[in-house]
Amino acid sequence: MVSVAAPSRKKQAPKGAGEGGNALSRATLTPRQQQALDELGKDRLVQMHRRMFLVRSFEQRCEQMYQQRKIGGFLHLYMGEEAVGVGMLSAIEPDDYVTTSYRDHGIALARGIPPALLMAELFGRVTGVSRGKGGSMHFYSKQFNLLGGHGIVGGQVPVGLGAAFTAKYLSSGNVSLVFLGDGAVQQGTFHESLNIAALWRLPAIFVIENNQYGMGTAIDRASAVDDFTLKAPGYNMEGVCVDGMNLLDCYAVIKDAVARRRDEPSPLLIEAKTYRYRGHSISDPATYRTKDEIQRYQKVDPIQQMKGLLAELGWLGEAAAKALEKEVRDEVIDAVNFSDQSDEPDPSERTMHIFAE
Ligand SMILES: Cc1ncc(C[n+]2csc(CCOP(=O)(O)OP(=O)(O)O)c2C)c(N)n1
Ligand SMILES: [Mg+2]
Repeated sequence: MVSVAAPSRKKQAPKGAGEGGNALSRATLTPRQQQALDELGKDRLVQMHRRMFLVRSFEQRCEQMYQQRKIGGFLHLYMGEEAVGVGMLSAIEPDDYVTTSYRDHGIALARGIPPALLMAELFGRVTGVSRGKGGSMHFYSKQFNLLGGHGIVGGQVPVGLGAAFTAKYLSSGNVSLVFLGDGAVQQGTFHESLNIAALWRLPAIFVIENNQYGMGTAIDRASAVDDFTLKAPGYNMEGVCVDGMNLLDCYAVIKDAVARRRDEPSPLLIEAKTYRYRGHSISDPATYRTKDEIQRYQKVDPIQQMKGLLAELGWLGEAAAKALEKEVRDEVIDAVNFSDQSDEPDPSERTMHIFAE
């Protein structure tokens, strides 16, 4: 008889993953972080920092625009999770595929989609990235290989799997990055997709953005395990956990993984431990968690950590950081003005763009 022991319920988060983690500093960089730093260099790293700040500023402005009723419907904010999207998407190529959930603002911006096209989408304007018909949850761009923006929890996972199949079928060397929440791990689509990805050795990289909650439910009330990498061996797949508050770690984990998979495709499961600062959506005051908990994560805020490291390295001084922040805020204001001046889609478009030709 062979038996497999159940893992203990409480698993330690990796050092630095939010709770009690170390802030980035030159003296304590791990060899992997140092390697990422050397590889990226000053200009790229400042650009990545800028992009994280763009996500934050864009969403702060979204909150304001929602209050002014310029944005309606659902609005799920990504604030706090910026290092995951920006770190990981900085390590892939424009022709690789990206799929995500309704919490898609940060992923779309990290992919390089101009903020004006995204704000216009939120405003329901025809100039938006989905012609004003998708809204916050359904950003989609063929040009940027962003296959949504999906409102059904776990619905994006088989779509990303299909993209990985395409890459393998065409021998294109591309990979498919599939982002999903901790809540989506419990969905059947996740398990079916992991099985097929492993069985057919597809270049799918599944990234669980574990922000600790699915709507108002904490993961320990919804999941039998705390460590989602445990799901990987059940599908004969490699699994790795990464500090999702740390830009360098998020970049490094994808960079290594993708390089190995371009010639020899195989799937990978990544769990990024992260945190969302706001409630599930704009209408959720998030009273199910304490101020203390939020403050613990804010101490390892991804943007503040990177700002501190860049200052320490002499790569972004105080004045340059201020100028960068102003430039980004202005870019977001331009996006609002562009959206304000754009038209709504013509009613005749109602039934268009539903099926691909
Ligand atoms: C199939 C399905 N069931 C339920 C819902 C309602 N719902 C929307 S978001 C959500 C929580 C998902 O949490 P998670 O996957 O952790 O993503 P997060 O919002 O934290 O990014 C639920 C249950 C849905 N949209 N689709
Ligand atoms: Mg979640």
